[in-house]
Amino acid sequence: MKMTFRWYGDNDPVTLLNIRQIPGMTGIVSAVYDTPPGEVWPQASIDALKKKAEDAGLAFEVVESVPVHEEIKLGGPDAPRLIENYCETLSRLGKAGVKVVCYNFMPVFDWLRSTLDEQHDDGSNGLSYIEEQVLHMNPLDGSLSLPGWDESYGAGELKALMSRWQDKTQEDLWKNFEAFLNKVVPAAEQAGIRMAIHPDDPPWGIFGLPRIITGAGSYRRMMEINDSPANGITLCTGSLGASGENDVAAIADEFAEHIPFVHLRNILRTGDRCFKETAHPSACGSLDMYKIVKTLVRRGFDGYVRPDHGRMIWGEQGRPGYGLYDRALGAAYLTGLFEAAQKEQDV
Ligand code: DNO
Repeated sequence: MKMTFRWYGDNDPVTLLNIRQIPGMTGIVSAVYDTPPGEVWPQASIDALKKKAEDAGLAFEVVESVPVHEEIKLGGPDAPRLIENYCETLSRLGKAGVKVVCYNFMPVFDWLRSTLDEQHDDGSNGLSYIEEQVLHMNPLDGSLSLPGWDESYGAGELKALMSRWQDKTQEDLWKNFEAFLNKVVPAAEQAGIRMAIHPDDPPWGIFGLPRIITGAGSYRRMMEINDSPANGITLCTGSLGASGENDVAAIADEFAEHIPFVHLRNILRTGDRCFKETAHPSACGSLDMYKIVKTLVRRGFDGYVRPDHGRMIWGEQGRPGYGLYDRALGAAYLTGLFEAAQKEQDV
């Protein structure tokens, strides 16, 4: 297992030195943020990012994310050209030594929460999701803001985009996903990269948009399209675990050969389609983190792991979900779980 930490670049209040000082940390997970989705990432930007990480004593082997342009998800006329661009970016990342590329195939929006700073009894705050509140949210009124998103749209742009999705079904999205995988998986193989799709977060439809990467059934279908190890998944425990229907340890077991990257975080399910993000330890939420880690270790997992969203603690201000302190505590806890699971197995 290689422990990593997400870093949002020079504008991130968390510095590379902060990351380096977390025990057990080996690398960053990052991206080129100043190239618009759909365009090929300049080799110079990729190389500069790698150099910055390495100068700080950290590896740069995981990209999160190379965003998939909406035209690709919509299967629009420009999709083939944009997929070619995507493949070219993969080839350049491969040249720079990147091993894993995380991406998602969620229409229009990335992850969604109803509250970014729900107050907890202990004075910390964190992200939460209440379906009832989401049903009353209007994605077009400009109030949606999720600072972890890699891209955002202007109000007019968003309205036009949403209307193009109106008649699209899950099957349409699968068809376009298949066309994407057919080109991208061979390109990734050539570049020495394993693709790792992030599950839809939350793993159910929002705002009437189709969502297809929601659990074991989605992964089975995806592997039927192409079962190359380069066609992989990001096992995001918090996203999958938001639905009580997903047994995350069982998913880790079934798809072990297709898991190059894991986001390990806990959530507390507070009702049907309602959850709050908690500290990482099992005792704090609904997920048995040790069981998940033990399953990964038993299946010989040697990929990349990162702590995921943390709460805001100790008065920290920053990008919701992506502060330093709680994620660092999470990393230390997870490193301990892996050590225990590995030693238990070696006995
Ligand atoms: C949220 C993240 C996601 C993830 C993308 C991958 O905090 O896990 O935004 O990076 O869905 O493309």
